[in-house]
Amino acid sequence: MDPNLKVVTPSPENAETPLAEIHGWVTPTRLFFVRNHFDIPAIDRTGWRLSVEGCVRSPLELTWDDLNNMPQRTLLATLECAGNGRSFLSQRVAGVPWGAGAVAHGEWSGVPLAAVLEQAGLDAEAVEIVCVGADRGAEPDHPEPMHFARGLPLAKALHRDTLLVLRMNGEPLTPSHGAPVRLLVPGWYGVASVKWLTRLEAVRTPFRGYFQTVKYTVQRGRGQGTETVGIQGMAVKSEIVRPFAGEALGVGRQRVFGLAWAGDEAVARVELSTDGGQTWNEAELLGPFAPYSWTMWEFLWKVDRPASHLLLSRATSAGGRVQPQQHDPLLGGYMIHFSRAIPVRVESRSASAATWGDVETLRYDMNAFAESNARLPLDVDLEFSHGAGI
Ligand SMILES: Nc1nc2c(c(=O)[nH]1)N[C@H]1C(S)=C(S)[C@@H](COP(=O)(O)O)O[C@H]1N2
Ligand SMILES: [Mo]
Repeated sequence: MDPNLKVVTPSPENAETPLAEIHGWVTPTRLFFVRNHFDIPAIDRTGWRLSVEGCVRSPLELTWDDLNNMPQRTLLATLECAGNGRSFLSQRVAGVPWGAGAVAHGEWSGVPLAAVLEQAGLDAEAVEIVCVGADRGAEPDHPEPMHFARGLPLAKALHRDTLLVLRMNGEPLTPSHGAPVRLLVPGWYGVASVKWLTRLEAVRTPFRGYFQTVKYTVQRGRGQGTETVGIQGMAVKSEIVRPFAGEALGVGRQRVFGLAWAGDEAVARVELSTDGGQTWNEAELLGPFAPYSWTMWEFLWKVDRPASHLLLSRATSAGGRVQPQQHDPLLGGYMIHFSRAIPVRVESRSASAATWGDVETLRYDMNAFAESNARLPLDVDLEFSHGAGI
């Protein structure tokens, strides 16, 4: 496993993005969190085939070269595990005890799933595409070994941004991230983005797989009771990256830096509270912001005397969804997106002069990033709150 990642469970490999080391908009692959339910399957790219079957007119067997020779599409998207932040819940819940770092932002290139489905010719009765990974194993409550598999509803499967990914951050996929080919369902929690794809099956009835009916489900109010539903789109969320919880700061000018994301929407606004949520201040969005992508933000904070503070951030999406202040118990151990308090202590020593300097450095980096990526045939609309833009 990459030594830059924060290991949560060594086997199977589950490891977090070290958020404190995030300095740019796109997460380098070596810092990109890894979420595996089973051991990483050994796959030789030349022998690998993707079968497309089920209710289609012409079943297909595609090689990596077949996919590589089709028109490629590139987009940027944040991937977050639905269990991200689970260790911060006060209620005890089962599952991998993630801190804040089961999230990262990548550049993804590949073939729209729709293009392959069109080639196979979907029957009119198809309602879902079951996407099957090569990895396999048992779970405590499912002792019978099974493949990792998920049914993707047709509307999302046919969306032009749902990709069979061959490259991540401009390089062929690594084994940890699903080589040779994975799915990317941008805007949805990571579980939908099946790695190590081997089979796509068009089906007439919704798939009732373990990873969408037993795990990765939440409760939703219905009449007097509740119903169990599979997790799909990502909630609106923000994270304070610096300072970190428990950090001692000096009086003077401090910079609070963070990230925010909102599924298939762009982030419109981030607010910051330094008094545990009683009052809120507008944070500044930095660099590009776009649908599917996280946004970097900062708040320049003047602290005039020693005291303890609770920092909270609150994001609002372009469509007006607001990050909640409490975890909804109906969500159980998933979709943990409430504003989490970051306690910091301000001491009488003065803040180091470097703190404001960082701001300019970051802006410079964002502009350099935009320029260096102007070569990309990006299919998303980027907007810039600073700099020249693409
Ligand atoms: N085949 C397969 N695909 C998978 C998984 C898996 O265990 N097996 N984990 C899923 C989950 S829960 C997440 S959050 C993402 C994580 O993608 P990453 O490891 O590239 O960050 O992959 C998804 N795809
Ligand atoms: Mo996940």
